[in-house]
Amino acid sequence: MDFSHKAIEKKWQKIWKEKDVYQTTSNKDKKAYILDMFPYPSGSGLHVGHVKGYTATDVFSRFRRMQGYDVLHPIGWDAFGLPAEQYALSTGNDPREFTLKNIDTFRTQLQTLGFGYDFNKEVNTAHPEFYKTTQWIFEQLYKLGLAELRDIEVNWSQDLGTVLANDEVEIKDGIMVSERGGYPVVKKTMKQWVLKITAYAEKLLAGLETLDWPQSVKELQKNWIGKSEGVEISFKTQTGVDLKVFTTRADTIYGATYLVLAPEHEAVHLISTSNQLSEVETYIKQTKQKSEIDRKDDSKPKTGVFTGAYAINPITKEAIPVWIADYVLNDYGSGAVMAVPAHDPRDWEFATKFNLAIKFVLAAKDQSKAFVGEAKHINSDFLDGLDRQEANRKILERLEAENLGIKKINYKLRDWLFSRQRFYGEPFPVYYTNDGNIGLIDVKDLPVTLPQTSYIKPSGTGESPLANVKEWVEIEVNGQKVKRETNTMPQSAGSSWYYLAYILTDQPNQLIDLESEEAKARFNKWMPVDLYIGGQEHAVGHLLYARFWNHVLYDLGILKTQEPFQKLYNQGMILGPDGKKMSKSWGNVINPDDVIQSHGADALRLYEMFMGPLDASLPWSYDGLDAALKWLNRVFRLVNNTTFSTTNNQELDFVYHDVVKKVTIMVDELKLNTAISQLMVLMNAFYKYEPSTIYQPYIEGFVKMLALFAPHLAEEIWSILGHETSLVNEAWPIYDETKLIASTVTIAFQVNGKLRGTKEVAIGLDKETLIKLAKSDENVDKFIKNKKIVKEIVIFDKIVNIVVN
Ligand code: ANZ
Repeated sequence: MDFSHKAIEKKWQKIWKEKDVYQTTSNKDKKAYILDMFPYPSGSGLHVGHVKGYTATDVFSRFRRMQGYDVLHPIGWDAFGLPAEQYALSTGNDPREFTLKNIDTFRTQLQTLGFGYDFNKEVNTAHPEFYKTTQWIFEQLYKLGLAELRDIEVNWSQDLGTVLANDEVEIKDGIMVSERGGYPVVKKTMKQWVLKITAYAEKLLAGLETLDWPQSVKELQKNWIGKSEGVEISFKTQTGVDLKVFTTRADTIYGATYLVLAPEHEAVHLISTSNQLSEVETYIKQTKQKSEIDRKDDSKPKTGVFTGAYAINPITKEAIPVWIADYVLNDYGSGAVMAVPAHDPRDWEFATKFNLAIKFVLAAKDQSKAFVGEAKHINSDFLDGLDRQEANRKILERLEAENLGIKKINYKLRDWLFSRQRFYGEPFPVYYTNDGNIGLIDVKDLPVTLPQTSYIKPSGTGESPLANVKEWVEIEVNGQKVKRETNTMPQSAGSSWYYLAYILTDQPNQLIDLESEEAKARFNKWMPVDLYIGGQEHAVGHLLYARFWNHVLYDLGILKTQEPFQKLYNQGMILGPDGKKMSKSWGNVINPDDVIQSHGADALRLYEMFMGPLDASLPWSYDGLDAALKWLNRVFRLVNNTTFSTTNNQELDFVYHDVVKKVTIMVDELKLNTAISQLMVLMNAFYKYEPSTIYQPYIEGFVKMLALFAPHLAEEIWSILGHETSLVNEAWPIYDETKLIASTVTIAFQVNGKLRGTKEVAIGLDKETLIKLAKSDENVDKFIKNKKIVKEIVIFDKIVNIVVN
């Protein structure tokens, strides 16, 4: 008889909920904080891709719980965001109601999958009780000088009335347009909030070394931070304007034949000569149409304009022309470079196009292109004959001695643009006085909640939709009329600290104060996160922002751990049966609800964990899903209507203890597919025996291990075996090393020291028996036949060597 997954799953989900079995305990000496990247509660519900990562953390949480850890395994909602706002815009509904409805759907789905989340700790980033603390953290950042208003070049779409992120903009026919709708986009300078993550660049780099993260993600973060050590050198124009360039190759200064400034560089107008000015102006305008990605793209032809000015190379004293070109970015280094076309491919391309001088200062054999390798210096006066390191040391010494240059470290990392002209995000706890001063809303008046309004369209002026809500914007502080900030925070604000919010809650969205003593004690107990599972797509954005905030909270003395996520694991994707990424447009999306209906949550979970290594991206297979259900039925049949033995006949000792040991190690290392294989091995072993002779504790050990993957069926079997309470908090099975000594060995049969055969035999056979076995081997017999046996050497449990002549 097959088991009824529908009835069993419903029954146990109800019991778990009523008994609150997944409630976080906090009384043991070991803890495990096991975290999922929380979902954005979209209108389309949970995806089988979510199920993979969430099942893996569920398996691991159940494992740690049975091992006697206090386990924190929460879930919540990354609830602010553009889709809800756009839905609201197009339907006239409130994004809040829409989001809450989606959350209910998501929560139900998670429950039907049998996930052991502690729902008491649920949080929602868009809940005022949550974003009260988001605002509080912003206030701390502001007080620390880590948040400031800055004039920023943003992508502005007049037609959409909003600023767009770089990835919402594309280039069509050479101009920037919005990805949605294809409306023209221009660069525009606007006052925006930025968070100075760059101030933490060094700490964020150093912290990476301490983390158990995939090497690929560490590399991505390292490159994103992009530390570059070089020299800032002063070049003076003939009219006396100081132009500072940043270079990592100060040693090539004898080959610097021109300078290039970013078109936006503040000195451009100052130095451009009158007859070059109009060309310069036109070029600057063209640059405004270009995205940063475009400008960094080395496959695009180089463009640029001569300013008419010359600068003096401070070492060679030569006058060299000053150009502007968009391949030099204004916000990196000093926005100006000394061009060394002989040894930099971009400069080479530029110099050949515009007929500028090229001077080799490294001894390159091939002078038909830029030489970027290592070679001795030439044409470089006192640097001649030196290698790169020595030359760099010497030139820096001289530049510093003559006050012409200083050592400089630059980072590719940009400060974090923190303003959005959107309705559905956290309001800033900020106001402006009439004379333009910035004030923070008093902490006791937090949260600053979003107003109830149906008017959430972009204002069209570049201001946030909130600017339309006069009664919300205009307030009084200390008797003075002031105006609130109307931008909102980006979606990544809430996700930068949500993992701390779980620790602060005992009931959904009821957070204790983050700066309270109780909060500190709780953080000390639970932080850092011991295992964080999520997709690789968050490698830089979210994971860098959250690390930044965690470092700041550490510096504020609120946290005792600098780094929030000790171990990170990226689960692979589940592709469609066609091997393509699941997407509505391919029509290859599998809905977990359908699978739960047809095969049950346990089969779905088991299948997803068994399909291959957790970090591999693999296609969905219904055959695999069928096989998972079939195996669960095989398990059920063995135990249903069976009475097992209360005495151990020891027949299964080895395989049982071997499997327990392997599963324990494999789950610990997240090798979940091979752990399941081991459970299958054990099941096959059980099936070799008359069920009534199988030792019941071995069946129970098996059921506990099964519970990680198929918790509903495991509970059902547990109760069939006569237990009255849930197995969620049962102790993990232990293995006995003494049972793991193999009972057989493989003996090598040799003739004159050459291997002629092998045989698996019982351990501890005596000399005579071993020799007899060797001689009865057909192949051995061939080599000793009609020969005189001189000697018979036996190494017990290993080798029998027969010497003949
Ligand atoms: C002279 C030179 C000679 C350079 C040479 C390279 C090779 P990192 O920091 O590793 O990316 N550079 C500096 N500021 C720039 C800017 N704002 N936009 C575009 N390019 C810029 O590399 C620093 C090098 O990139 C600097 O060293 C500079 O070119 C260029 F054989 O200076 B170099």
